[in-house]
Amino acid sequence: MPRDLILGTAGHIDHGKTSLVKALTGIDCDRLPEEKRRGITIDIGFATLDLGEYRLGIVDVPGHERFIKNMLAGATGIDLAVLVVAADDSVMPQTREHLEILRLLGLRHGLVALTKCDLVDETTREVVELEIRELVQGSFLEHALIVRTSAQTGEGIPQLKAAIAEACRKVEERTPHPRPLSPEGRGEKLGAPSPLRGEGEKPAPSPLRGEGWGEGQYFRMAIDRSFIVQGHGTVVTGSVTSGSARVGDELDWQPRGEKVRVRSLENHDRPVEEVHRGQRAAVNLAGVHHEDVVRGQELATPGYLVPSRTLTVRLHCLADARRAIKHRAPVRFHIGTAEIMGTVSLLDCDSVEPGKWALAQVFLEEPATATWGQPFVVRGPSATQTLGGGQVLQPVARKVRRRHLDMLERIERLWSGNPEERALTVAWFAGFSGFTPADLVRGANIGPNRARELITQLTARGDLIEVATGQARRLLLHADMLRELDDRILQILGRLHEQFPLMSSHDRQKLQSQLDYLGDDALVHAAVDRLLQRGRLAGDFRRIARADHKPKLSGNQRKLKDRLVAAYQAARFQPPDPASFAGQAGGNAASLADLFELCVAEGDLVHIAEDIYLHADADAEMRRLITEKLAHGPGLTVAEIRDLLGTTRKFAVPLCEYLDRVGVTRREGDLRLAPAGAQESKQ
Ligand SMILES: Nc1nc2c(ncn2[C@@H]2O[C@H](COP(=O)(O)OP(=O)(O)O)[C@@H](O)[C@H]2O)c(=O)[nH]1
Ligand SMILES: [Mg+2]
Repeated sequence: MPRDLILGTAGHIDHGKTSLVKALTGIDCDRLPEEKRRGITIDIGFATLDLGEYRLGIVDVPGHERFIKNMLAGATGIDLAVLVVAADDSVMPQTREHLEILRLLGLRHGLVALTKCDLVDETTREVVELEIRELVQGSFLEHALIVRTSAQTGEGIPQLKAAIAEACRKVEERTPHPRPLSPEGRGEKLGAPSPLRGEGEKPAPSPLRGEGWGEGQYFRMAIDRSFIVQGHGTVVTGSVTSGSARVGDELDWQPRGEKVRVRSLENHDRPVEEVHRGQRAAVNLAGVHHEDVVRGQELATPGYLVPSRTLTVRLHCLADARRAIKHRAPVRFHIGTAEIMGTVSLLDCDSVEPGKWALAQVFLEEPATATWGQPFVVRGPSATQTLGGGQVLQPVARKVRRRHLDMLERIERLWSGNPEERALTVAWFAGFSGFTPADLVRGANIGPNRARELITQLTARGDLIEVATGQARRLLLHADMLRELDDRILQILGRLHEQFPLMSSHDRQKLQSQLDYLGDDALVHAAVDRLLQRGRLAGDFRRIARADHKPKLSGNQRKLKDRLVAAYQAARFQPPDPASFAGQAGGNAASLADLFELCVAEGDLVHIAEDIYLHADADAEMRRLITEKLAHGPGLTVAEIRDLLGTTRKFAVPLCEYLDRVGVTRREGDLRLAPAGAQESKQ
């Protein structure tokens, strides 16, 4: 089986890229009428090259500086590049710019074609070769072959094919799991750069690396074209950067978030059942209007990509950029095949000087879909210059406060070579909302199977916690979240206990309302239940207290409470007015209210209505009396209940309403009846 790879051209306009592709493949990539008329490449074109061992999809890009955005769309997802330099023109502005872009995109393999050799003599060839060597110094093309060619005479074309095959051999087979980005290999210490750790200490950028991103089994293809095929409908094309898709598969169409079905597939103009990484693919989509599909959108395994307008990134400023990238700079953000306007927020400095990098967030006008480590390029808002680029650290981010040291340290951990550390950091950032295995795949670049394994391991170790938040609903959280929630619950209860020293416990609802918490209520319940189980809280499903809390009653208060309870017991259904105890409470109305609440909490009194309490015995007696009466007779009027209890009209109405509320009675017109469907009381 030949291996599939994607090769892209690069280089200044008119240097012979399109002619070279034609000499290699026989295919003319300039397919647009305007391209034919003007004799220049405007948009990306495609060809295929069979080298026996390798089957190459070729993306031919435009060299004109005005069409860099098209070049970027074409260069995304390529495995190797041929940098084209015309022997009669040598290194020109877009030779440099394209090379920089390929570096920013993390490309690692390729070669150089010295074209139009038929136009120059040997000395010129040698001079231009020297200039090329100087240009590629320190880049992935530093040791690449320079092949002398001519599309005119056919010189060097067989040698170029051989050189391409050689470069293909060097393209490492991408493993399902990314190679760890070891801290040593990083080439720089990702410490919080200046001004946090001293001016001038900002490390030099490493050889930019975008490799390893988007690997794994999930299918992903950034759309670079869409058109209608008569009788088939909408067809989209792109370079498959990970996974595979089959005819009949359902895919996410992002950032629209809609599901689409693969009706048929083509690779190299042939119908196929499956397309995979390294292939150019044409996907015929069912039920999609062709006008709704635009370059920049993506097709992916359902649930993998999540669109976001905010991304956290490592942002590098090009070494030979004319100026620094400033905080709040407007940019054109190029990711995948998308180009989106946005603003840069530098998290740890005010500007990134040429050749330096910083942690940043990008705020976009339209949502983008990205994955951890994915390379991107930023250009000036007027699209006349490439400013820099970098790698995505958080494809779906929340806004981070600038210069927040703790946050910066967390974000740095996302660049760790240790997948476990990245996974835990993703979990931490997910906060109380929790995360899914797909979040680890996207946000930590961990393969789907490994993500599940890792979750099991980390849960067993107690670093992650799984909480049941309802029937069949489980939430995965970083253990810190639950610890924090526990602390906050205990803290709030502590505060309540301090505020109401007489109260033995508090309503769970009250706790919930004081908890400055924006998550699932079920999570708080689960946390409270766990704290109850562990004995750190005392209470039940309704009221809770800290296990170490003792209501603080003074001797006098204790005596008052006893007197008060005794008075209510004696008064039965004609309870006293709470205010009548005010004198004995030393005129402290607040503490009297607390005392009543304490009596209710401890089960001595029952709260009937504003300022009306019954002794618990009277309450039980009342329920028994009414239930019995209703079981053996017709409905009762308020007056009859009043007489039955031997009370006055003042209490009879609130008592009846209380009985309705607790379900001992049910009101129908002027009558109180036994509750529907039950002769026995619910309470
Ligand atoms: N003499 C000569 N002319 C060439 C060669 N390759 C391309 N050209 C010419 O250079 C011009 C630009 O070529 P093209 O392939 O469109 O360049 P691109 O803009 O890099 O794609 C065209 O007029 C070609 O005919 C070559 O090897 N020798
Ligand atoms: Mg061209």
